Amino acid sequence: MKTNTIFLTLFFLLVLGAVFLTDCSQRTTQTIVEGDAAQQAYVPPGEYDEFYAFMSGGFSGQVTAYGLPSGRLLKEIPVFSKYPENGYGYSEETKAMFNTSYGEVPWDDSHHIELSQTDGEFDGRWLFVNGNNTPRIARVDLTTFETVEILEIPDVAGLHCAPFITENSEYLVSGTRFSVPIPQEDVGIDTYQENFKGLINYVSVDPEEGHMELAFQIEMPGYNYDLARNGKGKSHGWSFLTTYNSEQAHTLLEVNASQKDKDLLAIVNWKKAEEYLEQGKGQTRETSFYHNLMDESTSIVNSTEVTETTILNPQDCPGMVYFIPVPKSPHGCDVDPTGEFIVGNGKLSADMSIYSFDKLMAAIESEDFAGDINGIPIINYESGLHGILQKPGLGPLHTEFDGKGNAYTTFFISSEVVKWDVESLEVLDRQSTFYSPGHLVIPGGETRKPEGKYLVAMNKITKDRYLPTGPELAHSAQLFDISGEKMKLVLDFPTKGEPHYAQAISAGKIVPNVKKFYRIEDNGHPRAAKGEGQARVEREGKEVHVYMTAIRSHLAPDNIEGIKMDDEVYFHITNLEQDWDVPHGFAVQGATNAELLVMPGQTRTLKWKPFKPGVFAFYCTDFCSALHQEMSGYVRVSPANSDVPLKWGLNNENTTATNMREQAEQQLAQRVDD
Ligand SMILES: [Cu+2]
Repeated sequence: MKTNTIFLTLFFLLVLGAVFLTDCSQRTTQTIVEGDAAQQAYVPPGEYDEFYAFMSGGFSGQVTAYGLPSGRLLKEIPVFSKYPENGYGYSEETKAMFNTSYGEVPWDDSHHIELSQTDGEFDGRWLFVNGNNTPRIARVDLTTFETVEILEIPDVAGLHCAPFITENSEYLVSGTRFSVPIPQEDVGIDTYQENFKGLINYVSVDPEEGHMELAFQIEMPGYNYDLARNGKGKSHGWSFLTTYNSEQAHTLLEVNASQKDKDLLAIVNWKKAEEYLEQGKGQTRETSFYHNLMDESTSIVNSTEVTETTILNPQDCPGMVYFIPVPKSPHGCDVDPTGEFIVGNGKLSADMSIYSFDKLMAAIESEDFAGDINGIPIINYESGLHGILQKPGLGPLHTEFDGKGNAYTTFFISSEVVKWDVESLEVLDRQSTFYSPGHLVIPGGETRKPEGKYLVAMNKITKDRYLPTGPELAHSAQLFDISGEKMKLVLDFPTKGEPHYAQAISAGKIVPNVKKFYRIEDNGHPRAAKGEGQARVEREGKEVHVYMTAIRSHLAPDNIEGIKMDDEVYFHITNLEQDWDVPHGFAVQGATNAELLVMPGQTRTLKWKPFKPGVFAFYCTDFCSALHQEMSGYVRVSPANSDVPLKWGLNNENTTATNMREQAEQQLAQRVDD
């Protein structure tokens, strides 16, 4: 109880310190922003931004794309949450993206963005992001900005520590935030120490297609695995993961997991793990998890259940995993561009420990160990240390690098970003943030080639930055110019959800590869209508399939009769446009799922259940042309026992034939003449 009181007092003092710093130093925008700041963030109308910043949405489950330095919101990319704006997760093609071993999970908490890398640099091909609550990793294709794959990670809880990428995108590394019984079983929570275990997971990425696969998992002591980074350059082949709760507490963690002065940094030699796998040291365990992958030719998501995983145990695999002490309750763990320095931050420590890869290797070589935990050697703390950054601020969280030998760390409690020299461990500059920053991002800041021009702090608390919007305020990102010796605040902009982490990349690495439309001849969707001549309605028992086309400014067919109560109607809409930025929408009265947004050349399907006899309207929801309002039609629903025949048409021609395209062309020609 006495220790508890001491720790609660410590927390109180830390919070008091934060309040003191915030209130008494009278930091305002006026005192910080200099005269030409606005110009630096200004991107004139019609001009492009220099960088894309991809921000995770935290509890929104999504990813947003922003332009830097303007802070313009470019697109919300739906990933782990269904999105009625474009039918993601509602259309028949994309529903399977939400399959998990827990059933359909239409929401998640997305945390860390990782862009694919080649030779330690962003290559602009894919974006990976984790789902925290239902452990999953998603892949977004950066030619289309669409989520094309989601892989579940089995037997872990709270996949916060994910999906950290290696320098040639060989693996996405993750760790369980919460240890749990493996396999799951009904045991007392107070048996934590004997029954709960951790897992570190390696997901391989296919170098051509980007497809993910769970390669292996490493069984670890039951701690909380929080964040990770992989080595680069000379430390390529190694992963570094912070762990907290080495006390193995299971209740009131804020006190009970803050007992020890130091926790542990896990250090994994994954090349060694590969060798052990080849030697057959992996054990197969039965499990269940889902792999959902969009087929590029059909644009349909296929979902597969995987029932096996391979586990490596450090006891059977000497030299694969090590620990080294890390300051109290660590959060961030970051590797500098050279691969030599590893920053381990203890969020409850006044100092930061910087490790040297060379010294870690020397300590391993000479077995300079202070004992072991479950057969995992603990490297002597001093032996692996490059040095200690003394009292840089309160509550150090995350560090990024500018490629010029400088590191930038966010301090949650003292609300600031601190710039320091990685080699000499000297504090060079500090700037206030508004307020309580979590992650920060520098374009390429975790790669071998950072572009140290801007830094964005992602703040957890917004307070008085924007016009009030009721009890909830938009979260805040703050852009600093870091091209000079001193950091300079140049812009505030609101963000969506909780902008948990972001990565930023030169626009030039993405723009040339952006897809403008899907080629209609490549559309392999089995229900596509690749021209109006193929538009038709077919009955398959109780299912009615409408093969509908959309082109400015009509849907074909636009009159459908012969649908009966008890039928299930599938509207398969193919957008015939072959032009950039001409999606068509589709909504039908009484639809209880969502509308569709169909990209040029793509096919998307809306399932519709007739709800009463009558005539109901459908229309295009995306303002596509001057005659967009006219882009509509009717579907007639008759009683289940009626004998109204199935028929469909366009321009008052009831059709079962192929003259629709002709009619449409005549119509169009007439319009042009008028
Ligand atoms: Cu339209």
